Amino acid sequence: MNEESLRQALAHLNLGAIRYFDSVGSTNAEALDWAGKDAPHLALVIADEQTSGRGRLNRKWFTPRGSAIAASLILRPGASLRSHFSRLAGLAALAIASMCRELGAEPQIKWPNDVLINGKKIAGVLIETVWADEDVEALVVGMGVNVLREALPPAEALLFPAASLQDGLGKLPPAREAILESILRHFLAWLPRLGTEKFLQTWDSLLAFHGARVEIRAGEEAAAVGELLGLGADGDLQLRDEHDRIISIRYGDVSLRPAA
Ligand code: BT5
Repeated sequence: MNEESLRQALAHLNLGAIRYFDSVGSTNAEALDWAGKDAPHLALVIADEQTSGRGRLNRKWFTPRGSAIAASLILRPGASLRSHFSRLAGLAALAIASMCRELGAEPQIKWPNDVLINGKKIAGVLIETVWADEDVEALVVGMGVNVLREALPPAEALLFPAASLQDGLGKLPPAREAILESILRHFLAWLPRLGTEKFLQTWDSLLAFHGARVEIRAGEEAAAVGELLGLGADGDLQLRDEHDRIISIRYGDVSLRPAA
């Protein structure tokens, strides 16, 4: 991947602008900074390597050179997006999952923000916000995808089993430019349909652990345990607890795992 080939592959998508780095701390940090200045809607920051890539809750995200996608898309939300902020991580996960399907894999989405193939995490999403007083000025949609095996962090750095697209496909994936093009194409196709029932249904149909007993954690704390029923009206996750009560988990810094 280099800047020229990337620009060529993405040219037809009409993004707002593109900033490419061979190496950067975090594409989300760059994008937040740019979004606080003059970045247009659909501006993209992308890097071959991140030296301090981040996950949620100050966790680290590993992006070694030459093996992964680290990209951050800046959105300047209009009225329709404003009513559906809580669906945005789902949109990014769905776009990544759609790319995987296009390549012949069978991805699942581990609510709220991970993409799995064969039960292992191949991608994560981090949404961050630029505030102007109490108003959302811009959103940064950060997406990290493990393309080749070399992208994987050491097992001891993992909270959940990880894999790469190469593992999931059982062969070398296409060039990263083509993979990113596919993700962004799906993202942009769904973006105007974020408020539709069809979007929720498609996202729901890809959810991992449907019908299984799962545990929701907020940080280190177990927040809820129950059978995973699916998505609620605004992308919240619905569980049925042991007393047959429906629990609704709102999108946020929570994580999900199969319950013992
Ligand atoms: C995420 O956080 O999954 C969000 C990851 C978002 C990364 C993108 S890359 C472009 C943009 N720029 C950034 O700086 N970030 C975004 P979370 O659910 O908190 O998961 C973080 C956990 O995943 C870590 O604590 C590790 O256990 C694990 N992890 C780290 N690197 C990984 C990798 N490459 N593949 C799979 N798991 C990883």
